[in-house]
Amino acid sequence: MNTGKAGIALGIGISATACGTVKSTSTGKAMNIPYDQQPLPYAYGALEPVIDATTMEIHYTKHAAAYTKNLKDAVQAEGVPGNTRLEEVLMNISKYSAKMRNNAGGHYNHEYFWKSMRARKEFNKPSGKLLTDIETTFNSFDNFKTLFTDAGRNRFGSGWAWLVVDADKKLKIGSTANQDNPLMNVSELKGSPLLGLDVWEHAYYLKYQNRRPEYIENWWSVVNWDFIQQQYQNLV
Ligand code: MN3
Repeated sequence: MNTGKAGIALGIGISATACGTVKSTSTGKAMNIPYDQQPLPYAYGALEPVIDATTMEIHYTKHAAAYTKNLKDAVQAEGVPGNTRLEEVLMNISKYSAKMRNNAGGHYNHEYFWKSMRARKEFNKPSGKLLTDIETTFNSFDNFKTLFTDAGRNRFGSGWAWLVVDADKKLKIGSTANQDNPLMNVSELKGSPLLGLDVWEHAYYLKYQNRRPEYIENWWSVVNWDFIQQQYQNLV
């Protein structure tokens, strides 16, 4: 359940804005993710051999689908007005239940994750302004990969590694626990998600077992840099 205060604020709708609901600001251009699970943009086996078809199918139809269903239940139970963007829910997540936090994050993170990947490409890297800015910020693309990989392998337990655009439009690397998302007001890492990597065991265990670093190393070849670059243009 929710705290009493948050429940009241939500119940009186418009006043919620007046008493401190965070509206779209620096993170307002974050990708608009619908509440419904969208079709996977490729076949379950499209990312083989990096991510096997069985892992992909279970991940999409079981894990991710459950986050979507539980998010919808929470939205209904906690009276979120129908026109509220998911990003706004995330930015105000401290006003909602743990169920909302876990499932709004879980749904958003996975919907974004599916779009962030495509069939394997050798020598896969971004180009243009994104590449230049990554090189300026992190010294080199290889060093960026090392730092991002470390964020993923050092995340204890379940969570996500992120490249975000922060409020100053700077690129930043970090990680979040569980299904937290950098748009959340409770997140230590804050910014608009640009690249996110699922490092929960369910994302890789069938093929890689305990070898999370190998999963991350192979994952670089399926990053959809065209999609990421498009998001970057929207954010800066
Ligand atoms: Mn997952």
